[in-house]
Amino acid sequence: MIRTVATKPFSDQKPGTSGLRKKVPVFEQAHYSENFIQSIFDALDGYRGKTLVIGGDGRYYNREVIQKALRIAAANGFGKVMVGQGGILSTPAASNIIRKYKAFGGIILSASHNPGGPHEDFGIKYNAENGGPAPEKLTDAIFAKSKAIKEYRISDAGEIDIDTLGTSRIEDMTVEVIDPVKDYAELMESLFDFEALRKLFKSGFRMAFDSMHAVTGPYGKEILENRLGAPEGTCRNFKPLPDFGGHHPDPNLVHAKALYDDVMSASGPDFGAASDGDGDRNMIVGKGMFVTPSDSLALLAANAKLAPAYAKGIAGVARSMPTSAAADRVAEKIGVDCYETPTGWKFFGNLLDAGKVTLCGEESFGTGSNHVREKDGLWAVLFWLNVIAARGESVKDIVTKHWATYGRNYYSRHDYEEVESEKADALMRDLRAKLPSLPGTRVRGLTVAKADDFAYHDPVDGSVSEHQGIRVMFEGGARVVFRLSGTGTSGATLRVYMEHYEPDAAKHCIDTQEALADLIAAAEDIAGIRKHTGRDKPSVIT
Ligand code: VG1
Ligand code: CO
Repeated sequence: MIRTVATKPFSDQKPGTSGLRKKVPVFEQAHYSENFIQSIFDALDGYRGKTLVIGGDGRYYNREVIQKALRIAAANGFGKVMVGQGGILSTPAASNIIRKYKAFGGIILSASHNPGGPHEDFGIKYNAENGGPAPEKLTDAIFAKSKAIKEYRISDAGEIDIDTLGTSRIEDMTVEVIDPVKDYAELMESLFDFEALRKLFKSGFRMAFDSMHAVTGPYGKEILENRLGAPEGTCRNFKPLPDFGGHHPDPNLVHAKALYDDVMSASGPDFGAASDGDGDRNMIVGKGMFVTPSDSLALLAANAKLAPAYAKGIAGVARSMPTSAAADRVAEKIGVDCYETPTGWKFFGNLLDAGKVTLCGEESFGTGSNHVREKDGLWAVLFWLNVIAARGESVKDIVTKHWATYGRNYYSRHDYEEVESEKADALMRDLRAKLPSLPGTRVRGLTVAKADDFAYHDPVDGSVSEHQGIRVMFEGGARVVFRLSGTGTSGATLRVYMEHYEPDAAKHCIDTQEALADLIAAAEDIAGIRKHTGRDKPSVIT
């Protein structure tokens, strides 16, 4: 039976960079999750009888919210829900299912790289029929509905079995439990040269793939070990756990340090890769060479033709504004357009749908292409393997040669986490007020050429997104970017991004933090980070 439940709005259901993310106890409040899911449906039109995809990264509270979402979807008139077995779907796999089966949209449950557990993070995100995160217009509409909601509709059906493949019913809606891995593995097989990858592993090439006890475990096992013949043991931490083993499922030099150290050791594997909570991020490490995500995008663009899916060339490249301009140089050389978008994958959707770009990337360990409408961790790893197999060279050689051809964009991000919100807001406010007076001033031997608050004009639908980060550009091409994170769940996180271009190959072996020392000091001088936040160093450096 369908019940209509009276409820009151919560004022804090504004989706951030990637959906609504809060601590688990916030989602556990009576009606909280139900309100948000009903608000999503209230902001949509024309879904009656259509298909919805539901899946998540397996974190704590995933199963509970899936049960609620199924019952609310049935009560709102969806014809069918496709749900990943055990409630599991990686973010890129969910995007693929939406596209492949022409679903109306999907609900992805994840807080990505944030920790999981009873007192950690949870998240709910809506993806549209193109398989991509809801654009700002839709997230604004969802937020507006959440502030006015008076009731939600829910079926009183009992617990639904989401662990057995096959179909069942709730009210008039079909529930189909699907294999979360199969369609995704087939998609990867259609993009890359699996035969060459099998040969690579057969030849003794050693790799470690760290799933960080998050969602890519089963995907990595099936693709790398079962289909590509990589030896057992290639996949590490492959069992998804609701609390990710107590760690941050964030593939970077801080949280995936053990993998990094292993690849760098003499007896360690030739190649290392890791993915995040929901499987859309990737970290790439070769022996003696960590590949920054910004460089990775540029390198994949430069080598795209080596992968069967991109053999005819790419239409264009897009990167988020804080991502380094390494990809811009490749785009220029191969004669394709390069777009600069605000942070967050939702801004790439229009460019991909319009066929303006093929590859996209963010400095935050995110890379993807037009094969889905999300960034895709394992896809990036397979792309790298394809490039390595085709070139027959090590990661280190491939990267060094790339820098010699295009120059090197030294790049780093400094995060100041859990700063008091008022303090972080004051820092940004002061910085904004200072913008007009910055050009022409000298800081640490650098002259400010331009300073602005980044606004994006979407070339496809004409929409404008303002206040997407403060950019300070120096003469000679170096820059510093300041913005506040839109994915955190406690206090504010200040992100400071530094970039400096070095064309001279003789200067490419300098340590990154050393190469950026003047810019790091300039960022402090300009923004007064210490004075505002009371912090004398960042909490995470990537
Ligand atoms: C961060 C990253 C951004 C990424 C977003 C979602 O956002 O900087 O590049 O798209 O996380 O990634 P923010 O607003 O905290 O800087 V994920 O893997 O959480 O879906
Ligand atoms: Co993620």
